[in-house]
Order: sequence, then C-alpha cells, then structure tokens
Amino acid sequence: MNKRKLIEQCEITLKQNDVGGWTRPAPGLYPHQWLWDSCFVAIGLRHYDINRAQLEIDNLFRGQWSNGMIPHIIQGKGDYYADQLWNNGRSDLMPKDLLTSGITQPPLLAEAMVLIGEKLPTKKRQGWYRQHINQLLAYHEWLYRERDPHQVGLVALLHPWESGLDNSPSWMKQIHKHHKPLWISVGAGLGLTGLLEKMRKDTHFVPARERIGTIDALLLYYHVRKLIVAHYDNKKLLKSSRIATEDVAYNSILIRANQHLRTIAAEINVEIPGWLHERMRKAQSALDMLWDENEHMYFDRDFRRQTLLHEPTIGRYLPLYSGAVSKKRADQLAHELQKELSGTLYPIASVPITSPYFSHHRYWQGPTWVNTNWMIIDGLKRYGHTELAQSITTRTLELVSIHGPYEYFSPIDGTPAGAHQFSWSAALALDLAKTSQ
Ligand code: 2M8
Repeated sequence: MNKRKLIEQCEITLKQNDVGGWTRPAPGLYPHQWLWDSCFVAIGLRHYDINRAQLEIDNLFRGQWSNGMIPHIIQGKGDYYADQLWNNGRSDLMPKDLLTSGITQPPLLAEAMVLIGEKLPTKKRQGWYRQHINQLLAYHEWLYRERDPHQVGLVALLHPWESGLDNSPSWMKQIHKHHKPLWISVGAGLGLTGLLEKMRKDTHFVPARERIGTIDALLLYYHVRKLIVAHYDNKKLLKSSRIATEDVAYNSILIRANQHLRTIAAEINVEIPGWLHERMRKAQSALDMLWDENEHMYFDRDFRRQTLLHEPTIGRYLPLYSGAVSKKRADQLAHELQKELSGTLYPIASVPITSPYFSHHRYWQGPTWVNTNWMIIDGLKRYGHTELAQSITTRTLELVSIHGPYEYFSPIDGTPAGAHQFSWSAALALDLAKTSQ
C-alpha cells in the first residue's frame, strides 16, 4: 500500500467536501454539517491544517441550542432528503440565525478538541479551550440533566438518528415491536412500499439496497414527528417514548468524552460543577448495567422496561473505546473480536455475519465503517492489544487505499458501498495512516 498516495487522496476528498469552514459528509447525499462527522473530519484535518481543524469545531458549536444541546445537523445550502422534517420542527431553543435538527448525535467534541489541542502550542491551546469550555460543559450537562432522569450515569436516546447507527438491528427491532403505527403496517401490507420507494430522494444517490429499507425509513420519520409534536420536551418524551434506548455505543463515547472534558477543564483550571462531576463518576461503572453475564456481551437497553435488547451490534465492542471497563473485560472483548474477525475478510462488521439482519452492503446492518474501526482501534491500543489494533488498522487502510474513501465496505469481500468521497472515511484513514507504523 502506498501511504503517501492514500493520504493525498484523503486530502483531496476533504478539500472537495469543504463548504467554507465546515465539511459536508459527502457530495449530493449529505450536504449539511453533521455533529460526529465534523468531529472525525477535524481529527483528520489536524495533521495538515490545524486552523481549519479548529474552525470545523468552532462551527459545530455555533449550532448549540440555548438549553445546551448540540444538534446532529446544522443546515447548509444543498437539498437533503429529510430537510422538510426539520423545517417543520423549528424550536425557540435553536440559534436565531440557523436551522438545525432537534436531536443530537454521538458526543465526540471533547475527543476532537483534545486531539487538536495536542498539536497546538500551549498558549493557543489553552485560549481555544477557554473559548469553548462553557459550551462543552453545557452540552455534557444537558445530556445528563435531560437524558439521565434516573441519575444512574447512562443517557437515553430518543431516536435512532441520535445513535449515528441509524438502522442498527436493536433499534429497528425495538421500533417494529413496540411502536409501528397501524397505517405503516397496513401500507406495507397493501404493497405500497414500491410507490414509496419511488418517492425517496436518498436513493437517487445510493442504490436502495445499500440504504435503510423504505418501511424503516418511514418509521424514523414518524418518530421525528413525535419529537416535534412534543416540542422536544425531553422529560415528557422519556416518560412516553416506547423506543427510548440506553445505547451502548453512545454511552461508551460519552464516557470517553467525559474523560477528555476533565482533561480540558483541569488544564485551564475550570471546575466541573459538583453534580456533573458526580454523574460522570457514576458513568464510569454504568456500562456494567448493559453487560449480559450469560451471553458475555454488551447490549443496548430499553429505557422504559430496563431490559437488555439482545441484538448484537458493533456497539458491543465500543466499551473498549470508553476506557471504563476492567482489563479483564477488555481482554474478553478483544478475544471475542479476534474470533469474529476470522470469519470475515475485512474488519469489523457492523452486525455479526451470523445475525439474521446481516446484509453486507446495507448501511448499519452489516458493512464495515471506518469510524467504528477507528474507535475500536483506539480502545484496543489503550488496553495494550497493539497487535490486534495494528491488524485492523492495516486492513482498514487497505480498503480505503484500494477503493477510495467510500461510506462503508463489505466485510465479506471489501467491495465499497454507500456514498463515494465520504469525509470521515477520508479523515480517519488519514489519521490512521499518520499515527500507525
Ligand atoms: C447517516 O445518518 C443520516 C441521518 O442523520 C442519514 O441517514 O441521512 C448516519 O450514517 C450518521 O451516522 C451520519 O452522521 C450521517 C452523515 O454521514 O449519515
């Protein structure tokens, strides 16, 4: 593999997707600024344009709502298939001059800030941290204040889009089982799916078989409507929602972000409010509630029923990234992962190939994604599993180097799928190339 060529190719993709201070995830399909996409992008940019990396993050903060939430999308200029939803879902909490979505996404801001910070001279880093510390604190406060009503250290999500793993089996199974309105079931029964498929805009860019299914997409729209009708009242929604989920991937990412928040605050002598500090402390051991002792696996948990959702997803390895599990548990996960990898050509399937949901090109139901690989690699390294981390790194870089930065790839044969010129695949491949041997 020619690393120099790979890095060049990744930089070209990031440049093409630069919309002026922030980066769209991909041309055509995703024209706006997404929360976790921009964090990954900034992690790549820091290697060759540190100011631009900072700007990517500055621009994410401009979307912050007055209650502290950082939205998952800040609207840019192009047309996006779900624009109408958010156009109808405006809120007084939104910044006045922007249109944003009304939900959040995995909180990688603190991670991106620390990684960018490592490359800045001390004075500049501290100044930048000071510029954003109140916003960052407000975001973590919002998450624990509004989404952890039982005060246990696990936050609940109200919509699969918040997890970033949109059609992940545990979410879709939950929605089909507990909250599928009759009109959707009847419509599907009458064979209206074909008609609806023709109305979809996302499939103009990517073949339908590589995207979320039409009924599933309809269900996601329906659940956004429910949030809008409730004026994003989290307290009320958590009481009434039948799909609220304590997502293991999201909570693992938040726990890691808490550690980075502590680092940032300590460096500039800012005190973390007592209650938040206490909740972050609780969060460190909260993943235990998502562990199934019989199956030896982490699962998402149904917030209302407090039962584990027994569908294995890529989320089961993210506790490695959290850094909050014991060395023994981390070794168990690494062992499990190693075993699983012997069954695929490329790491790491977003759903195990043995799952009835597995489909090698369908979005979050099978393909390999560079961002989840990146987080798992990072976790493995911190737990001392350097060889496994290195082999996942090499195979991931191979995928991007052979096919280019596609949105996702088949773990079976490596064939690319989804959007081409996908920003986080480029940014994180670049980061892996720069930080590995
Ligand atoms: C995908 O999600 C959006 C909705 O947010 C979509 O399907 O239109 C997910 O892969 C998500 O994780 C990602 O942030 C977004 C943009 O890349 O696309």
